[in-house]
Amino acid sequence: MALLDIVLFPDARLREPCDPVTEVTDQIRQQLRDMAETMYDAPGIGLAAPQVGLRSRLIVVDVGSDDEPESPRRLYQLVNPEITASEGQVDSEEGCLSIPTIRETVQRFERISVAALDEQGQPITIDADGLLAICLQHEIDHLNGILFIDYLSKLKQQLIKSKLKKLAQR
Ligand code: K1U
Ligand code: ZN
Repeated sequence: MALLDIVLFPDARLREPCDPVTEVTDQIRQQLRDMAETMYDAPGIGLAAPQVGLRSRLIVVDVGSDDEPESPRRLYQLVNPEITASEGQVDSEEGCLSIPTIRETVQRFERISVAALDEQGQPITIDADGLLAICLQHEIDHLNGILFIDYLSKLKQQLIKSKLKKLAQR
């Protein structure tokens, strides 16, 4: 297992659309395990391949919470995830491991269905709502080079860029 370096905004690798995986090999399974380890270490509730410099359509998600012992931890390691259905709209306050210190509210679908392959290469369908639905949308966006701040006004995006620039100069 290995901890991977997290790519930070405005790195151009976060803007590259990722390539579909043609076969779920041992190498892909290792990449998924390393991504999960990196997500738990951060800590985060999701992570997408471009955030660790990989160009394949891979995400990991675990929205289980230590604060809520009732909530079971479930790690999803997904290959080629796609939203196949969506319903409703919700406001979602989000952060991103690639854009530290920034939290903003964006609009997301309330409920989604996602089709993907699991780490064994088996087809899986996830019907999600709540935080799982939001996190899946955030991670699938990463695979298409989309960041949550893209949904904000141009003015807000400018303010975020200058805040991050100042932080980087410190
Ligand atoms: O993809 C990422 O950058 C990970 C990101 C996912 C996400 C967060 C919030 C809404 C949608 C998607 C994070 O995990 S940021 C860290 C975070 O939210 C968190 C960390 C520890 C405990 C609980 C939440
Ligand atoms: Zn993110």
